[in-house]
Amino acid sequence: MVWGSRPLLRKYGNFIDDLRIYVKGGTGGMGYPRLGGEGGRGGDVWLVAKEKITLKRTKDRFPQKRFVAGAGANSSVPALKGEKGTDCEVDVPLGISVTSCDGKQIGELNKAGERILVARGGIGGCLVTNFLPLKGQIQTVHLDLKLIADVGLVGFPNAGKSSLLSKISLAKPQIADYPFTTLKPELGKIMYPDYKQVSVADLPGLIEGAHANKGMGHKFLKHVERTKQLLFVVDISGFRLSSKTRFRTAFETILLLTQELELYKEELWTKPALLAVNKMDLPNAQESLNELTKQLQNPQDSLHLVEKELIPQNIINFKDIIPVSAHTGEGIEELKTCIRQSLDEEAEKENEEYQKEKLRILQTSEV
Ligand SMILES: Nc1nc2c(ncn2[C@@H]2O[C@H](COP(=O)(O)OP(=O)(O)OP(=O)(O)O)[C@@H](O)[C@H]2O)c(=O)[nH]1
Ligand SMILES: [Mg+2]
Repeated sequence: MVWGSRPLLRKYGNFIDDLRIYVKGGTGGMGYPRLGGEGGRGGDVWLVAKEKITLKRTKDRFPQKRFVAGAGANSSVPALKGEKGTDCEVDVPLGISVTSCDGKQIGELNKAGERILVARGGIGGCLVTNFLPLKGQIQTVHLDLKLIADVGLVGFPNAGKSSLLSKISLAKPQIADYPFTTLKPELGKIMYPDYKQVSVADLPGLIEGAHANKGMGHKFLKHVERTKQLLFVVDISGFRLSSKTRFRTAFETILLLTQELELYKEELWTKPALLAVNKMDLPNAQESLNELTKQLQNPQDSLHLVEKELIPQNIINFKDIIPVSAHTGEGIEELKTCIRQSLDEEAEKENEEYQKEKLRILQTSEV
């Protein structure tokens, strides 16, 4: 299908995944030279990770994006040691990495309750400062949100990523027959009968040249950096963005997706990956699937048939290939099972490695 008039000009949505804020530690309190009294220390500014918070909320509540901690109390006769200024706590969502304005990494906040000190308060006036207070630390910090999910959906626009998410989870993402329906990452949760929950991030579709900022997928690739696994979703009937672009087969879309991941960051394509081949209800889907399976099993036999520019440096070895139809429900249960199995297997592997490492440390410390 060719996509002529695309409502691409819709608003980008109200999702924010980065924010710059100004932080200032409180000034210290005045000392009391005559009595040797020390002023209180200025308050500190902390970033605190909280669940169910968005960067958008932080921005809306503090449009000035300035966070200043309280000043320390002056030393006085009734209180020679001045009290510390009040700390300022900035609530931020989980998955934030914090960098200074010159690009230095300050830290990461991935679990609820984790906190990072971003501006220390100045010390109060005392003997060494000649009883004069010091100013608090001032800086502009950059908050960069990367979603934390177990599985990240990767696919071309219109492959049916959102449709699949709505089938496997309780999420209700927007679904439509034009590309770039999904404009911002969305999280869904798959619930398993044993109450285990798996989070899945639905991302805007990638297109050829995404790494060079084509389309909007690239901006969102950072969100798959922290997912444990990838779920590629391809349309078995292939993809064509517009009458001006080439038609790509399902196999070609997989090559292109791999290439986009490689070009964005090497590590991305090495994540464990599953492949959901969607729209199996379409006519001739079975023949196309047979062909695709052959191509994926022996990619070297098929690569000479595709344009050179499409060939990635590495061919992803999918842990499972699951034919599905978000429309008829075919393969949906199997897909859920495969996602679960794959995550459990990787967790098991990690655990084994952790145990081995622990044993190794024990053995070397005994020597
Ligand atoms: N025939 C058929 N159509 C499907 C199937 N799954 C999704 N579609 C249709 O494909 C179109 C795109 O579906 P979406 O779920 O919005 O696709 P997406 O990958 O999220 O697209 P973007 O958000 O634009 O990247 C919609 O018209 C869906 O109804 C399927 O299994 N079979
Ligand atoms: Mg979508």
